[in-house]
Amino acid sequence: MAAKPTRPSELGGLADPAEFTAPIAIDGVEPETLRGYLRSMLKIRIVEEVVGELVERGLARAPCHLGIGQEAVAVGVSAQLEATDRVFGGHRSHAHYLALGGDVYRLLAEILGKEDGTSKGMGGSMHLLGREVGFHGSVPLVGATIPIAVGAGLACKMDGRGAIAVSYFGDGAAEEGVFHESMNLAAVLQLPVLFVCENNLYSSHLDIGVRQPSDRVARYGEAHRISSVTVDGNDVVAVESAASELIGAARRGDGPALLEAVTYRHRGHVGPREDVDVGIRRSQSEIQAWKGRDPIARVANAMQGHELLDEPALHAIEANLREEIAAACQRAEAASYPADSALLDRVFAETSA
Ligand SMILES: Cc1ncc(C[n+]2csc(CCOP(=O)(O)OP(=O)(O)O)c2C)c(N)n1
Repeated sequence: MAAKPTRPSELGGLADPAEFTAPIAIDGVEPETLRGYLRSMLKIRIVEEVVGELVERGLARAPCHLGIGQEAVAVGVSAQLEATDRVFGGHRSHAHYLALGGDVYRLLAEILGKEDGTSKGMGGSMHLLGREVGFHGSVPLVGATIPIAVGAGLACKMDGRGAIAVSYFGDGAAEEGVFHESMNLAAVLQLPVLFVCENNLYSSHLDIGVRQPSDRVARYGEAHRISSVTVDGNDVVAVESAASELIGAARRGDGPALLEAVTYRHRGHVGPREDVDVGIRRSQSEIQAWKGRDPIARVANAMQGHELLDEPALHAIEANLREEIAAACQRAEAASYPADSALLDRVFAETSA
């Protein structure tokens, strides 16, 4: 087994789980906005815990990549998006769909392969779709939706209505050639595309330090002459404020931008386990240290510090969500599978001439 890399971090404290653990700065943010962030992040967390249980119970048979710990990125970015924007994800996209207002029942039904799922049960966890909320699709091929988002950005520009395209991807996808071609084209054509890299420091089981000469992905945006910002991806307010600036500029016609959000997933690459025993070991102590930078606890602690929330209120929000999500899950478990005869439907799309 290879050793952990010793190269110095160019992300500074953002890559050090012992730093940035204090409650986040919330001065000037409306209490209602903060409650919305907290509720949305908790919803995503609980849904993904439920997905993990469905895998353990043998009911979810599609591979499920959980992003527990990364909730602040999708919630912070989505706070600046409209349903007319066009958002694309990858293999770890439950949060991207839910943060836009995607339906919990339809997500769980999809993961269980049911007819009521977002892709009529044909795709599972990695093929989500929610055009009604602006989510135009996710696929598991790493990097595959990045150029599609650029095409959507071109459509947004030609439409001229101020909509933008968003492409979520991981630090591993930044090693794909298509990422660089996409950034190049978006920069040359000045397309309204926000590239959002969730740099969780791992690709499958490999630490970024052994895969890239620097752990800072924003440098690629700079190379393509794209406005690029690196933020604490476990601080929902910091993510939202960076997204606000970059998205505002893209809507005004200033071209593409890259937002690098440094974060960490508590679970392993795929499935509910923590992966402390594969590849370059993610040690139990590393995982515990990152849990100290939990995006949900940090916003809840900040709100408690400003007397905007107390323990009973927090428990009530959580209990309501658990009840709502458990009911959606029961309904999804009881829902019907698509008919066998539907297997080849939707393989080709009829287009109008
Ligand atoms: C083109 C391609 N190569 C390899 C894989 C196998 N694979 C699936 S996810 C993954 C890691 C991707 O890491 P990253 O982009 O950092 O996203 P993360 O899993 O950390 O969210 C790999 C290598 C794939 N699905 N597609």
